[in-house]
Amino acid sequence: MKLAAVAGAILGFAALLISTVALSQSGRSASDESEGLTGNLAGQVGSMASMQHASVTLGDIFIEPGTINLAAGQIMLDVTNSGGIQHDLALEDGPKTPLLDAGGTSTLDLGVLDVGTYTVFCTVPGHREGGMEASLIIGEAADQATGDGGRMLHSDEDYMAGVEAFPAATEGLGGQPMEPVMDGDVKVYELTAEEIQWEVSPGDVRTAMAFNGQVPGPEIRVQLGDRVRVILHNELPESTAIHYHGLVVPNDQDGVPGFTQPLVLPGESYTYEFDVVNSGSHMYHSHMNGAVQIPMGLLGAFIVEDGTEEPVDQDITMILNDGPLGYTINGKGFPATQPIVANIGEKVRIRYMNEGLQIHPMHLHGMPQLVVAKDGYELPQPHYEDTVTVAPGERIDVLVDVTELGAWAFHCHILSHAEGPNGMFGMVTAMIVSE
Ligand SMILES: [Cu+2]
Repeated sequence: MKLAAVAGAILGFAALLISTVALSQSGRSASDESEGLTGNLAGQVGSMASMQHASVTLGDIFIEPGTINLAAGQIMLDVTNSGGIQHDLALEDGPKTPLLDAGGTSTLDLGVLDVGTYTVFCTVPGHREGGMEASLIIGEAADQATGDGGRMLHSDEDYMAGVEAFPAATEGLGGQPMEPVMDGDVKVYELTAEEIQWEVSPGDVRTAMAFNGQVPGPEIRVQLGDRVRVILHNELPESTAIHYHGLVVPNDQDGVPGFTQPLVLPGESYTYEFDVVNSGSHMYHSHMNGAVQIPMGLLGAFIVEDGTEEPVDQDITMILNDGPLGYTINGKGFPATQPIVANIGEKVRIRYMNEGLQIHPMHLHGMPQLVVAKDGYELPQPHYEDTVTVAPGERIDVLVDVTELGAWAFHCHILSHAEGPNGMFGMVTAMIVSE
């Protein structure tokens, strides 16, 4: 079902997000920050260039937003390093911030820039090549008559175009169920790691690292007590390895080069084999250059069933990620995310898995989420939440009783992971409920 068919139901959501995000996403004019005498002076000097602010977040290894839009004027970038290592931000052939430690902030004054497109990037060796580059687009000055000064105006047209396109078709689908090849009683999975071009959202094709050409990698689903063999083929230009996150395996199968196994060099293969001794929602992912390889896509769900699961009508894996592919749900950003399409009376299990470097509080409108398991372990006392915060590495299982008709927005509630001046992007999807 196209969301446009139930657009009426989502208009309330749109209005809410517009009003909330406009406050946090915009540039500010000098007059917002100055009062009294200073403000009067600024008003008298009509030709003075207005100050245009934008917030820029540096991470490991990305810059958000990837495109910074500001009106012409004196350009000030409020830079925060949210990553775990040092970064800076420089204008090409221009000034740069000091090297910022984790959590560090700086304001980069770029002076008065003419209308045009510029490039900003991190000067730490290798970081620009790893994706720490963003466009700075300076447009015509905003209409001062609006009283907004230089604030970026939200584009209603772009916003509605995104909503109408949802769910948009893109090349490639991640997390597809993988059937094992049986070798006697052993379930054998072959995973090839390689660089691919991945269409995150319509027309937004980025360099990814993938298992078997998918982001996330194929979904492995086995039964408690199974014996599993995973054969990794490394077709990447760098070494890698696979760690079984949450699974209790013998130490020498844990997938950490130097700790438990040799490096798996480019062109090499490596075989893991173990008995599956604990159930629940788990993951497999790279454990080499992890802050790059996992955000770029070397990950997948590893689900172990034990026969005691609550029966559900739909069992949905929702893998969250952030980094060089942007903010994604199952490897796609809105409007290319997949909606959950359900009927009244159904029970839906959602298995959240966070493979990113940031937390993501996932908010489903309309219906509460019963939190039943954390990291594959059943909670002794399930409880309801409407916003389920999933930290890096965590898996959280929830059950939703589908009781309410309509198109219900479903998004990360760190709103800069979900909406910008050009509408919704990234971690936004919907639960679309019919009779
Ligand atoms: Cu988020």
